[in-house]
Amino acid sequence: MDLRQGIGLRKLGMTPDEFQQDLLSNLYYRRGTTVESASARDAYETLSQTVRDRLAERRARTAAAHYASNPRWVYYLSAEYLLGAQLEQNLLYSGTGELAAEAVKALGFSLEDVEDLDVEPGLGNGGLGRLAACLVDSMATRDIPAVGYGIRYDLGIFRQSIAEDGQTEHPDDWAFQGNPWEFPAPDDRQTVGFYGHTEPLPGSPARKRWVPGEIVLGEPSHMLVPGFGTETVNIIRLWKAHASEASFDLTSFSAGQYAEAVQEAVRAENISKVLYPDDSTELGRELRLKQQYFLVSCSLRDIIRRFRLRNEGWDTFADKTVIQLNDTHPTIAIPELMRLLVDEYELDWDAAWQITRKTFAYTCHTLLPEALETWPVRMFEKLLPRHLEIVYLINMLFLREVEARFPGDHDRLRRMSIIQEEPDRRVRMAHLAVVGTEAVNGVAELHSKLLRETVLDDFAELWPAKFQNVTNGVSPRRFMRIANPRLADLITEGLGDDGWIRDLDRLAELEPLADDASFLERWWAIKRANKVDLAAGDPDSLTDVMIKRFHEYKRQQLKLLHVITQYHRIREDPGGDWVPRTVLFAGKAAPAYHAAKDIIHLIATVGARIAADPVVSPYLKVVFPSNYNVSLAERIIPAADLSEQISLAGKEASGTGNMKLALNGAVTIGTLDGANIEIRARVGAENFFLFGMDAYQAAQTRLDGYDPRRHYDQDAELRAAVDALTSGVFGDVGHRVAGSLLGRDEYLTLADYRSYIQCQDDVEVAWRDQARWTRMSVLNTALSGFFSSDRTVADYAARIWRVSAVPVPRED
Ligand code: 26W
Repeated sequence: MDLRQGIGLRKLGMTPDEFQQDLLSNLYYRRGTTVESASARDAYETLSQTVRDRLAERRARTAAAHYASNPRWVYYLSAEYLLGAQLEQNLLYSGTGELAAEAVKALGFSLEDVEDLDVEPGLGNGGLGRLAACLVDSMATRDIPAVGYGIRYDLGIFRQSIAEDGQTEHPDDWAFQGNPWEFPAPDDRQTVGFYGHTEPLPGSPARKRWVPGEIVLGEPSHMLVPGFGTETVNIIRLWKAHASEASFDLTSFSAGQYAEAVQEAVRAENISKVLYPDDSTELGRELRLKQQYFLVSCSLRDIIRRFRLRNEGWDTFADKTVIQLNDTHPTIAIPELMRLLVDEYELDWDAAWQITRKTFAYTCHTLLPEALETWPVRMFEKLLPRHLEIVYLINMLFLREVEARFPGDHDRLRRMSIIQEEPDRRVRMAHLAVVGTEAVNGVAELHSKLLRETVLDDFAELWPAKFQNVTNGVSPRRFMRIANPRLADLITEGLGDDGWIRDLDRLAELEPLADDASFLERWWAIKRANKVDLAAGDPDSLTDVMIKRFHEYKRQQLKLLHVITQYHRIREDPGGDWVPRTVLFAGKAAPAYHAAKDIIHLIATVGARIAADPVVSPYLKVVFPSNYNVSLAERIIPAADLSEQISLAGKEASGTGNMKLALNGAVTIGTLDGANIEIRARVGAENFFLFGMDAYQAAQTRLDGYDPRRHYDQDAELRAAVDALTSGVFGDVGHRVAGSLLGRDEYLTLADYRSYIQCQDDVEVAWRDQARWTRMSVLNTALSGFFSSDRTVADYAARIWRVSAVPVPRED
């Protein structure tokens, strides 16, 4: 058999018999157990293997098609991936859902029992990591040859428990019982250096030899990323740190010093031990920098290895390769590629720089100054001495370019330099990322505009064409079809087929149905059934959800002030005609972010107080399910009536939960921030509850010398809400939160309070008219098709990556 002629594989059977046969053979031969003694875990492992094999067969055909066409590849470099649970997705994408249900039934289990054992790999913090997962899904769905690179953290984002005293963190040993979805690939391991010194090399003065002081191995494993409704199966490749043999100290061991013997090995393996749980705050820890370089070094060598399978020399490298940097976390890839090309492959500097600049593109995900990464020069130099030299050289040549354009403008040079001098010397990763890439994009229209006008204004002036926008999107598979099967079925019925799952603009065809009374009835009934399933509160109440990381800029505290205001109103008029509401918060706070943890604590305390109040509790309930993650989001989103997107305008880069909620028929109450603006433009102003200042008004308010006390003094209801916090019933935490609101109120919460409360009153008016509300809900779904990550990926492919699809032939 000539394997090069095809993949030489028999296509795995898709009849119930064949599927069951394969499941049994996996049970016997791979799991080593029997039908009689099979546990739920045996069923889970065996089913996962059987499903995985079907995708692996498609993977083999994908690899063959990619190899044959030698295409331009997209490499997505991301320190985080929040993939969500794998089994249900893989059942859907391999078309084996029904076969699986039958087969596990024969073993005595239900598919739900088995799915409960599927653990989600929480290899990310929030929006940035989940976006990476949606984009790789859509790249496969669009048949784009792509590999996602990341780190296989042993411990993912902490598990959160919530009690009346707030959040407690627990380690997330997600792969404790194994992970059936990954393929270890030890043959592709890489060697990564750290520390040490550099030595001059004869020949070109640009070249140096780096002699590292520590060597760590990177071992890859990959997970399959199938496309939906297509044959393509791409991969993400995750690196795990492994100590080299030499780091085990046999001499110490022989002397009985066991801890010392493994000390160096433990240090090496710590690199991929734990995900940093910080979202939007920079922590200048050396281990984090080590993680970043570890990811970059392993991935670049793997990319070059793959390039060389089909290509020679370097002339075509940048034509065959585009590397997308997911925020600045992997930006050391720029000096690392320079180092490989100049020091190891002996290209001259200018040729190497041309290749490097053409290869990379950078996506920025924030505007918060504290989230813009910088590294102390001293730490950078100690860990990566050669890379610092290269960064200096890049910077020198770059500043020469700036000087040529703006002669004598020293202030501009100081502002744009990759090296910050005052108050201390630091490497500015965002500047390095802009200088070393061909394209820079923000993640929503407003965000991209503010990047050009504020943080990166000097760069946008120098290179206007480099700056683009690519508005984020979300996977309609995971967040509609899988999360909300009832709604998906109704949509499929309404549209006549399920093609919308790959072509989300087709949701617009639902628009006429927004005036069809019987369709509206069914839509409402589905929302209600989803609320019953979620079991968070009365399914007939307005389910008001705020689900996202806890951060002061996102303003969960504003939502809390609304809850307290509502509490006061009900207390004052217990017989009033109140709209019953269930307010659902979910989300994690960074463990060291005390102000955010205080807000969680306070929400839990206020919630308990309301629950204990017989007058108010029939109308108002606060729930805080713990451990918000992708799986929990999939349960909450389909049940949401109202989507809270209330960040201070100009702070939320995009948001993606806002899109998931709108697509599931939640109506948004929000500010003109991030992608909210684009959601409102599409679903229509009359189907969106807008309040608050816009980004320019917010900036102006700050410039004018913002005084939160003024709002407190002038607004009796606001005063009552803040005073409740300091009344004593909420303890120290109430005082701290009130103190922060009346002190600096960094995110202008009090300035937007009245507008928010009025807007919530409008929400209630709309809610009382069930037909009107349901119509708004349908139109939110119908008009949000733009927010599919398939569209996002098409945008990247056309305007940034300039790649085309490589279809994988079907096996018949
Ligand atoms: C250095 C510490 C650090 C860690 C994470 C800094 C910055 C980050 C991320 C950029 C934070 C993040 O997840 N940003 C979110 O990215 C989403 C996807 O683009 C956007 O939808 C969110 O608005 C943005 O907050």
